[in-house]
Amino acid sequence: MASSLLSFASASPLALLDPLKVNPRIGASTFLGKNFIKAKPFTRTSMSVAVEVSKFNELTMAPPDPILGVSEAFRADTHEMKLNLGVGAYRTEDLQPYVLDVVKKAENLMLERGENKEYLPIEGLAAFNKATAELLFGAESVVLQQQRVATVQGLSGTGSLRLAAVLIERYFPGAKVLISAPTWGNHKNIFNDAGVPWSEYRYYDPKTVGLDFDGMISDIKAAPAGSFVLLHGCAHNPTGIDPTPEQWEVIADVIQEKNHIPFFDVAYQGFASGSLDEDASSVRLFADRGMELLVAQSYSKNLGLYSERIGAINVVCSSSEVAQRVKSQLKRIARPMYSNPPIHGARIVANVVGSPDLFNEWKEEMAVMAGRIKSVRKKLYDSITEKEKTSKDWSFILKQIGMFSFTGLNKAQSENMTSKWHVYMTKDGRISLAGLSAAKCDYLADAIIDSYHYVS
Ligand code: PGU
Repeated sequence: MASSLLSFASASPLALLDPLKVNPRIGASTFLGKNFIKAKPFTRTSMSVAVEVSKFNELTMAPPDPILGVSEAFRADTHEMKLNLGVGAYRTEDLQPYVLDVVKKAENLMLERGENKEYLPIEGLAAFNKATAELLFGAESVVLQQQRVATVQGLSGTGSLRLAAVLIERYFPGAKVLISAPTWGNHKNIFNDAGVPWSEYRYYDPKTVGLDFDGMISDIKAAPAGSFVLLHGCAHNPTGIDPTPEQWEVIADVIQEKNHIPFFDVAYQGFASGSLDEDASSVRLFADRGMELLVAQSYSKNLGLYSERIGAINVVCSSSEVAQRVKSQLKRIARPMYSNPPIHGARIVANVVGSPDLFNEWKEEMAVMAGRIKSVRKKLYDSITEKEKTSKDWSFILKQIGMFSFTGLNKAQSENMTSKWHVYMTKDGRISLAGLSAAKCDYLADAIIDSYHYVS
C-alpha cells in the first residue's frame, strides 16, 4: 500500500506536497503517518513531478454567492453591532434561529414510532406529496379531485425549480421562461444551468417603488406564444410587492390569450398575509380556470426547515392520464440527479399538515412569525421617519409584504451599510426583516439614513 501511495504521489500532476517542506532524508513517511515508515526517500523525479501544474489550473476562483456569501462575510465580522439582513431566514427577537414547536413535536412523534430510514420512492413520500398538494390547491380542489396534478417531492424550492427547468428543456425545446425584473438571484442560475433560455418582464417601477403593471402585461403579451411565465405566488422576492387580486385576473387573462404556461414559485406560503390559504390564492385562481401550470413549493421558510431541503414540484395537467405521464418523466429526471429525496423533512411536513392539532398549531406559530416581521417593519419605518430631515417618502416600507424590504439603496449605498455600519445585506438593496429585532431598528434606521443621504 505504501508503495502504491508513493507511486500515486510521484505520478500525480497535482501539487499535493510542498517539496520545500519535505525533508528528502525522511521522505513521505512524515506526511503519510507511521504506516508508511518504510517509505523510500523522495527521488529527484518524484519531487519535480509533485510541483507540476495542476490539471485544474484553468479554474478561476468563483465569486461568492450574492445571497449565501453574505452570511459567510457576516460570520467573519467581529463587530458587536453586526446585523445579518442578507439571507431570508427567520430569527427570534434575540436574533437566534428558530425551530418551530410543531416541528419538534412532529420529530418526537417520528422517534416514538421508531420509523426507519429506507429509501423513499423516486417521487418521494406519498403522505408528503398528498399533504403538500392539498396545502397548495386546497383539499377540496377540483384539480386534486380529478387527479390532474403530478406531484413529485423535490430538494426544497431550488431543487423543485430545477426539476421543472429540466422538464422544460427536455420537452419544450427552445421555449423561453419569462422572469420578473428583478427576481430572486438564483432563478437565472437555475435556468442557465438547465440550458433553458429566459428573458425578463418588467415588474418593479423605481419611480413609484411599486409594481410596473402595464410594463409587466405588455412584456408578457409581447413574448412568443407558449412561453413559460415565472410568477412569485406571494411575497415577491426581492421587492415585497405583489399584484392585487384584480391584477392577478388580468395576468391570467393575458397568459391564457397567449397560450403561455404559468410557472409559480411558492417559497413563502403563509409569510405574506400570515394565512396559508390566502397566500395560495394566486395559484388557485389559475388552477380554477382550468389552466395547465407548474408550481414549485418550499418549506424552508414557513416551517423553518431550511436545511432539511423539503419542497415539491406540482404540474397541473389537462387530465389525470397526462399527469401520470408527466410524473413518470419527472421521476426519470430525478433518478440520475439524486436518485430519491430525503425522508426526514417530508415526514415532518406530512405529520404537521396531516394532523389537525399540529396543523392548527402551525398556523398559530406562522401568524406569530409573520406578526413579528410586520411589527419590526412598522418600527423601522417609525424610526426612519423620525430621523428623516427631508421630504423623502419612506412609506413604501410599510406597503411591502413578506420577509423583505426593498430599500431602494443602490450598490454603493448597500456597500456602505456593510463597511461602515456592519449591516450585511444583498447588493440590490434588499434587507431581510426576518433577521431584524425591535432593539436594532433604531441602529438600522441610522445606517439607512446615512447611506441614502451621504453616499451617492
Ligand atoms: N424561491 C424563492 C423566491 C426564494 O426566495 C428562495 C429562497 C427559494 C425559491 C429557494 O429556497 P429553498 O431553500 O431552496 O427552498 N431564497 C432565500 C434563501 C437563500 C437562497 O438564496 O437560497 C433568500 O434569501 O432569497
